[in-house]
Amino acid sequence: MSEDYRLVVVGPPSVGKSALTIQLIRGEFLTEYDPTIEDSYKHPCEIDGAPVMLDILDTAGQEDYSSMKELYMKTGEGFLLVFAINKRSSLEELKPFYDQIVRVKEGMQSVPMVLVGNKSDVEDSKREVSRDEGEALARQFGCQYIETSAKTNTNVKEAFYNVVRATKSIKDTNQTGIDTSVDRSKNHEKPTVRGNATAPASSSDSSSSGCCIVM
Ligand SMILES: Nc1nc2c(ncn2[C@@H]2O[C@H](COP(=O)(O)OP(=O)(O)OP(=O)(O)O)[C@@H](O)[C@H]2O)c(=O)[nH]1
Ligand SMILES: [Mg+2]
Repeated sequence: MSEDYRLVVVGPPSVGKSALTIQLIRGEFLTEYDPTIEDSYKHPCEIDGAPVMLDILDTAGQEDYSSMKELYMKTGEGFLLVFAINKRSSLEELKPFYDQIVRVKEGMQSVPMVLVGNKSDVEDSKREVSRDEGEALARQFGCQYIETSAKTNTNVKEAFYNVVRATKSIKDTNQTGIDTSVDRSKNHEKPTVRGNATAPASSSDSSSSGCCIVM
């Protein structure tokens, strides 16, 4: 029997949340921009040899729909926090999403998440956020950083699968009571625990595991 994971894709408008989701599910690139209200998808797949069912919620970046945020943050198990590497403001706009997830999940032991820098296909001259800056923010968040392109299908699976790995790692820890973390960062106000370190990484993936914050 497959295990279910409720993943939520969050971030500012137009960073590629829907394009990443559709690329994972249908293997197609969405060229048109059609702002999302909220879409959910079921995606059966196999991760590290185990059958899993991904229940993916593609959320609205537009502020008009921000009232839905609280609910999906409560029900979500793992989060992809997406910005676009060619738009610096999207990195700034992502921080309130992180803050709200932490607030909503207060009292829960851990929240698996991955920071995703999308649109990595854009030419270097158009890049506004360096990989180092992405990694620095991920350290602040206590999670993994991964650069993706929904256009060229680079690291798309890895981004989703690493959130699942992080979620699984936390579930296993909660069940066994054994903390399987491989790293505790000194850079965070809150202790952090990283997810399953056995996750395979693609060539441009700077880290091999998802991770989460522990509160
Ligand atoms: N070059 C490039 N363009 C992308 C990529 N991902 C998405 N886009 C384009 O960026 C635009 C916005 O993509 P969406 O996936 O609709 O953005 P979104 O984050 O879902 O936006 P909201 O639903 O409003 O929150 C579209 O025109 C996409 O074709 C990518 O990896 N590379
Ligand atoms: Mg969308």
